[in-house]
Amino acid sequence: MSGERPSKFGESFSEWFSWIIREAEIYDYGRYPVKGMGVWMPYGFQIRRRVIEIIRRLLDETGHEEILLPLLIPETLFKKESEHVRGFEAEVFWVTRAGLNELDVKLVLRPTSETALSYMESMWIKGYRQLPKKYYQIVSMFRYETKMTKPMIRVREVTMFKEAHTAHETFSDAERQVMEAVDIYRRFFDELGIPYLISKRPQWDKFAGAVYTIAFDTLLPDGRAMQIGTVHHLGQTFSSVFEVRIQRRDESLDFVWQTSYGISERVIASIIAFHSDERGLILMPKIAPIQVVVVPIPGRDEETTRRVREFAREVAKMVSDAGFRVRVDDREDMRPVEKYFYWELKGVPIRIEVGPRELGSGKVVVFRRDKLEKRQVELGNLAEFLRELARDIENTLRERAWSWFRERIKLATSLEEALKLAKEGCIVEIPWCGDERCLQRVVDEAEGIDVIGIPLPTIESREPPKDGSRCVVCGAQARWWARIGRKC
Ligand code: A5A
Ligand code: ZN
Repeated sequence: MSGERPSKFGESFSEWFSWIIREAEIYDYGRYPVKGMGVWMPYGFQIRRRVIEIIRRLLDETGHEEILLPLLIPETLFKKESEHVRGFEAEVFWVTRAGLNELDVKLVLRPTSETALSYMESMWIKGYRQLPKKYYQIVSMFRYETKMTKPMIRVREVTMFKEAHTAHETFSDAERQVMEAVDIYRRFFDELGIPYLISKRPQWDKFAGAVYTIAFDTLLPDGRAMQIGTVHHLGQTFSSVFEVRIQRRDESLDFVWQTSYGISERVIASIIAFHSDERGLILMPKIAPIQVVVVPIPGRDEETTRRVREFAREVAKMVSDAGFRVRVDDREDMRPVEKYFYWELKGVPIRIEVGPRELGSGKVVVFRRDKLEKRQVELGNLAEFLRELARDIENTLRERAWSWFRERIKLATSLEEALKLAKEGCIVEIPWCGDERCLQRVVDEAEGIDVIGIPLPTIESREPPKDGSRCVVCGAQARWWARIGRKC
C-alpha cells in the first residue's frame, strides 16, 4: 500500500479520488489504452450492480419497462433533428468502416437514444390508449468529451447510463412525468445518502432538443458542483420529426409528448466522495459487497488459534443466517491490524473481532466503520444488534453527507459576496430579476463561475426575495432566486 494519501478536500480531490478507486480495487482508470475509458474491477462491479438494482426497482415499481436498443445509430436517424445534432455533433464517435468496406451510411455510437427510440416508437405507438409509455435501458453510451476526462465523472464510455424515455398524450401529462422522474431520482439519491439540489437549468444549458431541463447537482469535496441526474421535457421535438403520431381521444391526430431522464456512474463517484474518511471508503450496508468481515485474532499457542478460527467460522455462520453478506478473513500471513486497515479502506461497514478472550465468553467485539466505535455484543443478541446497526450506519452516513452539503449552500445579497463564496466552493443563491441575460453576464464576467440554475417552486416551497431586494447583477427588483457555483 502506498504510504502517502492525498486529502480528499480542496484541490487534491482528483488525486485522492484516483488513489481510492485504485487502492480499494473499484475502478482501474488511466491505464487502459483508450482515453476516458475505465475498467470496473470485481469489487467495484459488485457495488455498481447493487446501485443499479436500486434504480431498476424504483423504475419497475413505477411502471417503466426495460428495453435494449442497438448501440449503433445510422447517421440518417441521428441527423434528423437539427437542434439535437448541433448539441452532440462534436461529441460523437463514428463507425465509418466495417471489414474491408467504407460504409454507405455512417453509424454513430449512441451518445443517448432519443432518435433511435423515437424512430421505433413511430411504428409502435398509434393511439392514446397505449399512453403513457415508459421505457428505460441501462447501457453503455459514448461521448467524445472534450473537457478534461476524469474517472467515472467525465468518461468517454459511460457504462452505467440509465436512460428513461416516455411518451404522453399532452404537454401536461409529460410535465407530470417530469415530476414523477424527479421524485424517483429523489428517492434514489436519498436511499444512497447522496445530497443534492434540484434546479431548472438556464435555457442555454438545457439538453439538446429539450423544452427545459431539470438537474440534480451535488457538491464534490473540492467545492465543485456535479450534475448527477437530469430530467428533460422534450415537448414534440423528436416525436414530430420521427412522426410518432397518435390518434387522440377526440379522434384528432397529434404527435406524442416526450420526456427523458438519465443518470450514470457519477452516482458511484458521489457515493465514494461523500461516504469516506481518511481511512478510506465507508459503504452503506445495502450496497456493500461484504457487509460484515470477521477477523480472528490468533492466540499464544496453536491450539488456541485453532479454536479461535473455529469460533470465527461459527460467528460468521450466525451472521450469514441473519441475512448478511459475510466474509471470514483467515489469511495467515497478515496481522489482525493489517486486516483492519485493509477492510477499513474497502469500506466494509461492520467488523467482528474474535480472539482468545472471546472464546467461551458468549460475546464478540463489533466495530462500526462509520464512527470507528467498538462494542461488546452478546452472541444471543448479535443478529438483532447487527440489523439495528446497519440501519444506523445508513442514517449516520446520510446525515453526515447532508450536513456537510447544507453548510455549503449559502445566500448572498451582493454579487461580490456571491462570487467570493462560490470561489470558496459553495453553491450560492442570489436574488435575481428573472432575466437570464443577467445570469449570462455572471458567467461571462466571472472566471470559472457557472450558473447552476433556479430552484423550482413546484419542488421546494420557497419565499421569493423580500420586497425591495435587488437583482445582484442589474439592480432591478428581484423576483426569484438563482444559484451559482463552480462546476466540475
Ligand atoms: N437522454 C438524456 C437522459 C441524457 O442523455 N441526458 S444527459 O445528457 O444530461 O445525461 C444524463 C446524465 O448522465 C447526466 O446528468 C450526467 O449525470 C451523466 N453524464 C453525462 N455525460 C457523462 C460523462 N461523460 N461521464 C459521466 N457521466 C455523464
Ligand atoms: Zn437582473
